[in-house]
Amino acid sequence: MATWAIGDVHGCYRSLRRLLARRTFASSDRLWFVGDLVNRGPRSLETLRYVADLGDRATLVLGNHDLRLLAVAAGAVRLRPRDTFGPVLAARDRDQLIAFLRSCPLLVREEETVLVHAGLRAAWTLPVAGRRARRAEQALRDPDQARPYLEAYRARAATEPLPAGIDGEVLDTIRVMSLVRAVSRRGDPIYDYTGTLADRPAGSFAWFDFPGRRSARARLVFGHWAALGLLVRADAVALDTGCAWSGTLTALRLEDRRVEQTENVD
Ligand SMILES: [Mn+2]
Repeated sequence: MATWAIGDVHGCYRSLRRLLARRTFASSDRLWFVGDLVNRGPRSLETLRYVADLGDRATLVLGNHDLRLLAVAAGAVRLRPRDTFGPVLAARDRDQLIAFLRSCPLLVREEETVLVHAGLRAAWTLPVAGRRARRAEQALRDPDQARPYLEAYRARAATEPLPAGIDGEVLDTIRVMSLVRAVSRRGDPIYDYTGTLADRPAGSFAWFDFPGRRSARARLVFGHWAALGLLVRADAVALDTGCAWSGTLTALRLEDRRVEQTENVD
């Protein structure tokens, strides 16, 4: 039994099925999804149903677009024209799919491998990141408790004052784990930066390159940064290869770093 980490699917259901149909994938292999299963691409409903039906075979950490779906489903924010997950909200099994998503973690750790959608603050050791994730997951699992976080967590609101009834540490955990790419000289996320590694603001770092990062001895597996593309290092594995933007969908076998990719066929 092997474990494959799979990059951001973004509703590209046909691409996902085409990738997984390859002979390299055994039916007993575990599938670790880096998050952002939904939105942007055309088949969020099929993708979400498929992964939910995989049961124990699949592990999914929540990405910012999965959180956005939870936020819209909770009535915390409104559906925007660019959101393509409308069919999930209208589906007969909507409640089960939303409950499945709500039950997903923000971070998974197995020995020295960590799965997270975007990244970690440099100051967080693995035990600290794990404790923070568990607290944030608890808040997200309870619909009433989750609502203010789902309203407030958006990247664009990161400089606004903290709304009432919100634990700043939980909000910070949700934001960093689902949104970080570049960080400032001081290590603070620059949430609106979506460009390439080379073009990042002067003096900033990729979160995984911040000097003295305390999780650097582990292998961090993540997605979220399509402009970064595929990156395979001992301490950082980036898997978002922009499937929903006519790029490719990437899977990497954790045991031997074998890479499988497919073109977007959605
Ligand atoms: Mn993302």
